[in-house]
Formats: sequence, C-alpha cells, structure tokens
Amino acid sequence: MSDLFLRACRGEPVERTPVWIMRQAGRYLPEYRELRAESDFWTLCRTPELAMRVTLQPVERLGVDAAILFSDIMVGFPAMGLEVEFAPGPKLDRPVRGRDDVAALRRPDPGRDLGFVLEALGSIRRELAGRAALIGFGGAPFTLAVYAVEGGGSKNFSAIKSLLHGDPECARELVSLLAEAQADFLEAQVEAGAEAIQLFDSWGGILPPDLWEEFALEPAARVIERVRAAGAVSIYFLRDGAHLLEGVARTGADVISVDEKLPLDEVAARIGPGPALQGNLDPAVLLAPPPAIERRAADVLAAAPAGRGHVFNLGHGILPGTPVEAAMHLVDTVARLSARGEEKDR
Ligand code: 1CP
Repeated sequence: MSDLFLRACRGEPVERTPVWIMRQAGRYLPEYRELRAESDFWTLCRTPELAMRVTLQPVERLGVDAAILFSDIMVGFPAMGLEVEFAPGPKLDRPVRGRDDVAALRRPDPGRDLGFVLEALGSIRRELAGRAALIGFGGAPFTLAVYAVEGGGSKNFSAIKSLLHGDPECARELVSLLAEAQADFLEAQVEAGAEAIQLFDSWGGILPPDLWEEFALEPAARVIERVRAAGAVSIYFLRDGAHLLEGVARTGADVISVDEKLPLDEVAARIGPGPALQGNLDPAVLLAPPPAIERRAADVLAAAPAGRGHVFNLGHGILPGTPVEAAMHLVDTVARLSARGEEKDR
C-alpha cells in the first residue's frame, strides 16, 4: 500500500510494517526471465513499456508495498560520455582515469537524454494507482565514481583509491559532477511520478570515516537536498557502513537503509534520533526453509525500535537463486507478524 510505505518513511504511525525487497524485479522471477530471454538488459531499461512491465511484476506476484523502477544506477552514463555494457556485470569501454577524462564528461539533460525513464515512471505511477508506492533511484555520487574509475565491479578498488589519494582535486571534481547530474536526474524522476528516491551508496563503506565524509556523505547530502526540495521522500542505502553510522543522519535522508551486520536497535543507537530505518534481513535467509524465514523476520521486527519509522527490507539485493515462494512467504510473514499484537504506532 503506497500510503503505508510513505508514512513509515516519514516516521508517522502505521498499522503494520511496510515491506519491499531490494532488487525485487530481478532474475529470480520466472516472468522476468521470460522477458529477458527476448530482450537484452539495456533494451528492457530503455523501452518504457517493458520497464513498466518488469517493475510491476513483483507488485503483482509478492504484494509488496513499494515498486522500484526497473533500471540501473549506470543508466545515465552513456549520456555523460561513458559507454557501458552489461555482461551481466557492468563494463565501461573507457574508464575515467584522470583530469582530461573528467573534463570530457557531460552533464546530461534528463528530459532529452533520459526521457525513457521519465516516461516509464509516469506510466508505472498511473498503472499502480496507489496499490504500492513508486520508488525512483540513482547511484550515490561516490558509488558511481567507483564504477566510472574502476570501469566495472572491483575486488580491491585500487583505481578509485589511487585517484582519491593521488589526485584528490580530480576526485572532488568527479564526484561533484556526478552529484549535479544525479540531482538533476532524480529531481526529474520526482516530477515524472516517483514518490520516494533511493540513493544507492553500495560502495561508500569501503572508505574510512574522513574520506567517506568528504567524498561520499557531502555530495550525497547535496543530492538529497534537491530530492527533498522536489517533494519526495529520500532513502540513503549504505552497505558495510557499520563504522560510518554516526555520520549518516547528516545526509539529511528521511530513511537510512542498512545491511544485516548489526541489529536495528544498535543501528538506531549509533545513528541517533531522526531518520527512519530500512532493512535488514540477511538475503541468504530466503534460501532457508519457511520456519527459519519466520524466525529471522521476527528477529528483525523485534529489533526495530518502537517509536521510529521502519520499512522492512533485506540488507542488500535478493540473491539470484532465491525461490519465489520464499520471497512471497517473507512478505506475508512481515504483514502478519507486524500487524499482530500491539500497534507499532505507540
Ligand atoms: O528490482 C530491481 O532489480 C531493480 C533494478 C535494479 C537496481 C535497483 C538493477 C537492475 N540494478 C539496480 C541497482 C544497482 N546496480 C546497484 C545498487 C544496488 C546494489 O548494491 O546491488 C549497483 C551496485 C548496480 C551495478 C550493477 N548493475 C551490477 C553489480 C556490479 C558489481 O559491482 O558487482 C550489475 C550486475 C548490474 C547489471 C544489472 N542491473 C540490474 C540487473 C537486473 C542487472 C543484470 C543485467 C542483466 O540481466 O543482464
């Protein structure tokens, strides 16, 4: 239910805990695999009708309270001058390695360059008609910089780290440009129909606090400010960030989405008062039998502090081999357990 999700994000009273699943429109769904067998990933993203169908699949199948646009954090790269192929991991033909490369990057015009995303959002919002909230998303500036500089996924992050240490001025320019480009894009997503925006800082956690503050927190906060001004709820997702929790409230996000490394009551204590929490079931729990899913979901609900907004989710994306029945069972379990007994709305 759309309103339930948005109220939890704002820390308002709710009759049960809303739930959605990160990467819910992916490979584990047979109906997704069917569409994907006929079209490559970029075609799905760039064809509003197909992006809409994939986005709606988990809403129909699982009954989640929010739909997340089917797209990728790198969807804007080609318009910046960075060509990306997915095989299935991202691969850039010419990664950003120094000042000349940064100077050559363009700041896209969302209406002209990413109109297919905006069109998809408009159609999805109409099609949902309030059944679920619509989440748009983008990569946090630092996480996008990691992919731009590494040229794809990485194990040791040597290219981005050598840029941060060797030419911090150039790294600053890169994250600033990415922040402006993302802010433009996310603002346009809100105007097109997104009610919430999730900023994925999947790699922010590789940094120590001082570097994270300068190269991840500060630029993410600028993006979130623009999302807020555009009128949407904002969610900041940080992975492997247990050492950074004391600073995350300064992103200004309405919701902080965390992985499963710490229980939510401890996360809340470290963050301090303010933002609602999203998370944080270990995605691998969905590979276990139903009673284990129920037990672990109950643990997450019990650890969520009363008096604070909570959106149930996994700590990271759903794993590719997850049985659809396990995802369905989780959504039903969260609804059943969180609606039972005392209301969470004090
Ligand atoms: O529910 C959904 O699946 C929504 C669509 C979605 C989202 C929200 C996709 C589809 N990607 C993303 C976000 C995304 N993409 C993140 C942030 C979330 C996270 O941390 O997982 C990141 C880091 C990416 C980058 C990316 N794109 C990867 C991971 C690379 C690495 O470093 O390991 C991959 C494999 C992609 C391609 C991609 N994106 C999405 C899909 C379904 C795919 C696979 C492509 C295919 O089917 O060929």
